[in-house]
Amino acid sequence: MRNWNAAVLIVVVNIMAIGCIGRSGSREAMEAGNGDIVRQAQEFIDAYTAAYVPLYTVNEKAQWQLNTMIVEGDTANSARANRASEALAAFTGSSGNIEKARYFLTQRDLLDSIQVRQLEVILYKAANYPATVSNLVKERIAAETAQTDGLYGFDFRIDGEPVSTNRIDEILWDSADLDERLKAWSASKEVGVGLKSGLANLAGLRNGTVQALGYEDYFQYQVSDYGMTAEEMVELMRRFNRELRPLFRELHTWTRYTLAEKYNRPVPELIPAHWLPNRWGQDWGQIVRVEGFDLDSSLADKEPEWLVRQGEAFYVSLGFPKLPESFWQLSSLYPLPPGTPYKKNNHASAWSINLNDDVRSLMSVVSNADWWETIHHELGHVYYDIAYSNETVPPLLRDAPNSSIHEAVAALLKPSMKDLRTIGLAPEGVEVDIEQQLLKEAMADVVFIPFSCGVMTLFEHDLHAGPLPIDRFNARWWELKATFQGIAPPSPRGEEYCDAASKTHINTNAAQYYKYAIASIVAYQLRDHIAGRIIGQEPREAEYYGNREVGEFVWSILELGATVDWREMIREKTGEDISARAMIEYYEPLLVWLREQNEGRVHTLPELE
Ligand code: X8Z
Ligand code: ZN
Repeated sequence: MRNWNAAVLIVVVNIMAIGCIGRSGSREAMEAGNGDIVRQAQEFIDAYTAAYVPLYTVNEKAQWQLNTMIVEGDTANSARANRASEALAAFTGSSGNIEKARYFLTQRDLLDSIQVRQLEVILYKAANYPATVSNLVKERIAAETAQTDGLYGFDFRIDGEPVSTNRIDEILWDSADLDERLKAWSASKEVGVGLKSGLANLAGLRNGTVQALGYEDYFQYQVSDYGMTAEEMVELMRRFNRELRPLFRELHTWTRYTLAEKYNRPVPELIPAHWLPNRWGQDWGQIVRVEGFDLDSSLADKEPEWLVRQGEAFYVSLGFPKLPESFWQLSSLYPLPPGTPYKKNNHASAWSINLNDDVRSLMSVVSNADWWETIHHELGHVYYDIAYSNETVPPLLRDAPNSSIHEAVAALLKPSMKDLRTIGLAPEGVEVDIEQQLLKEAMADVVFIPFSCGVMTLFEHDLHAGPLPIDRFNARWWELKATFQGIAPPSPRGEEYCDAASKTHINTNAAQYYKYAIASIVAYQLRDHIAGRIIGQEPREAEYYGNREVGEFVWSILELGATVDWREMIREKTGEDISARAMIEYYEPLLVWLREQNEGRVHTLPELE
């Protein structure tokens, strides 16, 4: 309440917010004779915004510090992050804000849609950390900070020697020695052991805080941002899994036989996790080497900064602006030099620090194809942040319509095979085997579906909406891995482990991994539209580099921020509802090829109910 009153004073000088009062939507509502309620709602929104933006910014800066400088034994960063989160939560979750947002939403028919959206955002944020359960909120914030510290401060070791996650990944991509692979994979899972009890505690706290405002559990709370029930989301994920299962089955079979030959072992029914080139088996792309083209070796002699600059150049070639100088100064883009007395978060992310011009990325770029992909992903997020930070989008709507659309934009564009020739990263005149190229792409994107739609979504569903007892965490994780991905642990993994907790998102981005599945599906729809309707090429052979029309189309999505409904936006921009059609069609030639390759082989991927 105190915060809200203070905010009313600040609003008078808040130019950004005043700019929003004059929106045509509000004018329409005023002209329709709804002047008083429209004005009052706007005053509340402006006051809220004026208080919210600085609190949000202080918290982002504290979280940035927490994630980029993890000093063993130091509590100052954690304490600062906790204080900032508590201050933000005390404001967003305050009863005054909840009551007012609820009150104005009872009058929603009299307000304009931009006001309604902002009020919904206010109420949604309130439910995450409601002040009515302030002790629970405080406990949850401390537990979240501790989990971040535990995850990113962890000392990964192989044979007792410290090892970076970049190095673990390299072993899993390249090594043909199963003992070495097993050591690397096992090392990557050790982090889960110490995170297990914190994760169980956090799931309870997350549920407790959102239950205070009437949500059943944290999973339902997260899904509600999509205008869906938890059951509808689980059903959507089941549908995507079912639709892509025939293709994934062929990929699974092809992989079992190919890896068995590579490692000179009998063909397994389920693929041992340490055989795969990814810590979670979510991306198998590195198994496929495309003859005549190897992006890893084209990038190997470049400086990491060259890769990031080239990422920027790709987006600039589409007509996007250059990244602000502050991006280069304030981001944390590369691994810490050896001997640095602190650690940093090793998972890539993009940050909108002040909902305006302070945009940053946290990465640990080394010169390889995996980071090349991630750079384009993170810069997609960063450009989204830049595009919606314009005067027609009020600060509370400077976001995507929901998190899956942010991820869809991040996943949308990177230089295609033809573009790589244009920028000199693929040799001119060498014919690349299109089947191999398609196979490599499917091993990343199609293989990702059972992981995201199945394993991650259902584990997080059970963890929050379960109940999933702590002594079943690992058993459930591996049940899901077997059923959906057809993967088995190298040897039985007891409940002393918590392999799910080795995945960043389960700890720090909880109960929303389905966003990546939806993002991937939507990205195929958008690329299908771009290829067919804008550049007039086959989606599999599209050239994006330098195409301003493509840039304009994408920017027209980005600049809207969260002022639109996500489903309507997809329909309007692609001409169809959310659908796996484009992804399935893209891989049709590959399915034919795989069926030929797999003739006479036994399929062992479990059936889905
Ligand atoms: O976490 C990420 C991005 C940041 S939003 C690097 N991704 C998911 C993951 O790594 O599990 C991108 C695709 C899936
Ligand atoms: Zn992302």
